[in-house]
Amino acid sequence: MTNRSDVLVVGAGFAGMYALYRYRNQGLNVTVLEAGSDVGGTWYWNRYPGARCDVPSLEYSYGFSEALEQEWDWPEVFSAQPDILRYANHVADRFDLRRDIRFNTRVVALEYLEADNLWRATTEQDEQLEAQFCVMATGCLSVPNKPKLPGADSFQGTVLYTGLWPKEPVDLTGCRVGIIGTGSSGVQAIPELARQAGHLTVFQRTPVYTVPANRKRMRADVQQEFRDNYLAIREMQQNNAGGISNFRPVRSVKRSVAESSTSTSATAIPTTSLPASSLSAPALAPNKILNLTPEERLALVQARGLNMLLTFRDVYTDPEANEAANETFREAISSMVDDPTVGERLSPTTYGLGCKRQVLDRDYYDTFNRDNVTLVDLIESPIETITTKGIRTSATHHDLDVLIYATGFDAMTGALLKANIRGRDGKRLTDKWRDGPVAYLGLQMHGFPNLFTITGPGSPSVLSNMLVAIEQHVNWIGDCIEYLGTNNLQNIEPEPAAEVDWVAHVNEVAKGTMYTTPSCNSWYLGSNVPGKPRIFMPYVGGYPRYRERCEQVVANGYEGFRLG
Ligand code: N01
Repeated sequence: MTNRSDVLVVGAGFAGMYALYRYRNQGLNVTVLEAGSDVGGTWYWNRYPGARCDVPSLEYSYGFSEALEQEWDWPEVFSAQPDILRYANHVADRFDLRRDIRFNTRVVALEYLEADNLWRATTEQDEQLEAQFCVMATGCLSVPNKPKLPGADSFQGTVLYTGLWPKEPVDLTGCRVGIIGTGSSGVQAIPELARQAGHLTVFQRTPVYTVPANRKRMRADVQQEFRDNYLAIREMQQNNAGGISNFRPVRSVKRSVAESSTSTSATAIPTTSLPASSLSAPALAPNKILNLTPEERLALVQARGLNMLLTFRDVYTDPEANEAANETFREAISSMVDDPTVGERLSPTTYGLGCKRQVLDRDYYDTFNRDNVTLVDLIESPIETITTKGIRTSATHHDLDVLIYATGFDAMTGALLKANIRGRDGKRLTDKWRDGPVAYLGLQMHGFPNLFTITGPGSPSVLSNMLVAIEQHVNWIGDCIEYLGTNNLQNIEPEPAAEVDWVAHVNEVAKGTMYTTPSCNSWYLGSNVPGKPRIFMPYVGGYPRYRERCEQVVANGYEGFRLG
């Protein structure tokens, strides 16, 4: 039997949950299909020890409900995964979302039935569901990248992925644990794993630039001040490149100025109570690195922490300044790691700051001073094979009980391509995107009428506060569906020229940034997955510019779209 709704939403993470709430409230019949057994998306799957958000929670939270803003307590400034998942569950309960979500339901195919103007989803259980509109809320980082290493299937110990961490607690006490990968996930997990495991071996291919994360508990007065000012804060988010307000609570600024006036450090600079996240604007930084001597640079960084974004304003715009910052960073690492060889191996040399997303850590470099931690440099001694008992590199065999892959994601396009989507005339999305994603505003693709992507490629998405980007897309799509209904229109899809022009614009604004320097390889470019086209996927032109463009498109009668 086929089930029929007005809107099918695929995914019950933050995007799918808000889509359900929003579309249900505009009178539509909505069904959400979710592969997991509960809500939360990325925060449901990434339960690895140390998982934490790099955007302050008072900003990384829904803005659609004032009551929700006023009632929810965040225990820390940057929340840990369990607290964010608790929030997602609270939202699901509070707005009675679960009754329209089918859990443990993975979509294996999506097909456009042109004669009926319907999308049909087929699930793993071979059930079929249909709707006029289909909204892909499948996330940007939801398909783990599983490297094809020789012998991988032969390992007889426990295999874990940071992006698919089990729900049940994993006891690593006394275990010989190996972890492959030192991106954001690996860097967050490594210090925690080192505390739990008997011995931890870190298999590193590319060293990372990582800066200490904020560890503060949430202060009640700061949270209250946010609550008192949320209306203005949400407005500020709408006008910030990264979708972050950078709101500075008056009470806490007063306190930090008082604290800094008693500081003995010559370079002490007043800090905000909510330090900038990895998405904050470089314009906040007071200094130009090239105006300082190498000694002054290092002293400043050692006093202020490694966050070059907050310390120097020229690092991400001037290649010479960037190299000076990279050098300063390497010197700072060598001063934190006891063994000079390990310090050298941990120091990035093949790419610059700003190429990848800024990584935030807790005790990362210090972890390599522990007796129970070994760093293996895979450039010096590559993996030859996984064996039944561990990993053989060109140098030696490492015996392991547990092998953890922190090897990232098939980002931005992975989940969409995996859904086996076929549009008009049976055209496959995998064929359309063979040379990289082509979409208009990261919202829709020509040939796939009434199919929408939330935070799709070509939108600010991962370069902005995801919650802000999600709400903007969900609202835009909701308004669009309403417009179609009011005007007795049945479908919408982009004109081919509009999506080609938009992709050209996305590439144009990314040109010349640190993200796209030839030495840079990152998941933003797809270059972390063998065979994936090297294309810069998110929109780097800033959230407000993008939002205004979306608004303008609507004001001009859905310019660039074909409405039928
Ligand atoms: O993934 P990554 P991630 N052999 O792709 C290595 C978000 N996030 O999951 O660089 C050996 O960054 C790979 O090495 P290399 C955040 O947006 C946020 O860590 O390709 N190694 C790299 O070291 C982040 O940017 C938070 O040489 C292999 C690592 O695996 C994004 O998710 C926390 C390999 C992958 O790093 C992705 O982060 C966690 C192989 N065959 C994640 N294949 C926060 O909010 C890959 N690697 C803080």
